[in-house]
Amino acid sequence: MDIELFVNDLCPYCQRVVITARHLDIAHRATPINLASRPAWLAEVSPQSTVPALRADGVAIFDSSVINEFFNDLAQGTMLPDDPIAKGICRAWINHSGQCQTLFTQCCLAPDAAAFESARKALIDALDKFEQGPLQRDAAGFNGTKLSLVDVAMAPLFTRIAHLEGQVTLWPETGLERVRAWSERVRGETVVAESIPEKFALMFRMFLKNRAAGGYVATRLGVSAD
Ligand SMILES: N[C@@H](CCC(=O)N[C@@H](CS)C(=O)NCC(=O)O)C(=O)O
Repeated sequence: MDIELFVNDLCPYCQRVVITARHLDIAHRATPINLASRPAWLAEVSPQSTVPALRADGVAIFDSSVINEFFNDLAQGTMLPDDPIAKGICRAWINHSGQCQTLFTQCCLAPDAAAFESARKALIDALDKFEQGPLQRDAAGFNGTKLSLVDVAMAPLFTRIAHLEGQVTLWPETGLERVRAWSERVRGETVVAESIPEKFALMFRMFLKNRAAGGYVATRLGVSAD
C-alpha cells in the first residue's frame, strides 16, 4: 500500500502517528506541511485542513486517533485490546487525552500568571481523571507493559510537560503519582524518544514567539516578540 502522510514537526497529534508508524514499522512517505501557509489541496485530504492526514492508495484518512487505529489494523498490531469493552475503554481515554492536550496548549497561550494558573489547574484536574480512573486498575498504564494507543495518545503531552520542567512546572506539588510514573514509562520508550524532532526546542520557542509572546510561558522561557 502506498501511504503518504502529511505532518508538521511541532504538532502533537502528528507526533502520535509518527510514533505508531515507527512502532509498527508502517512504510510511508512523510510530507511536511507548513501550518502557517497550508496548501489549499490539504482540504481535499482533511476537511478542516488539519494534520495529521494521509492518503492510502489515494484514499484520504484524517485525525490522529483514526490514523493510529488504521496503522494498528494494517499491521495487525496489538496496540488496542481485542475485547470490545477493553477496546472501548481505551478509545474513551484516547478521546480524553485530546482534552488534556488542549489544556496544555491553553497553559502555553496564557497571557499572564493568573490565566496560566487557571489553565494549569484545569490540566491537573483532567490528568487526575486518569489517576482516579484507569490507572487505579492498572498502575502500569494501558495494555500492561505493551505500548498501547492510549500511551501513544499521551506521549506528546508527556514530552511537552517534561520539556518545560525546570522553567515552568505543570505537575502539582503532590498527587498524580500514577500519571507521573506513567509519563516516565512512556517517555522511556525508544520510539517515543526518537519521535521528538531534533529542533524541537527551537520550534517550540518559535511557536511561543508567534502565538504567545508576552505570555506567562514565553516570558519564563525568555522568549520575546522580537
Ligand atoms: N483532532 C485532530 C486535531 C489535529 C489538529 O488540531 N492539528 C493542528 C496542528 S497541531 C492543525 O492542523 N491545526 C491547523 C488548524 O487548526 O488550522 C487530530 O487528532 O488529528
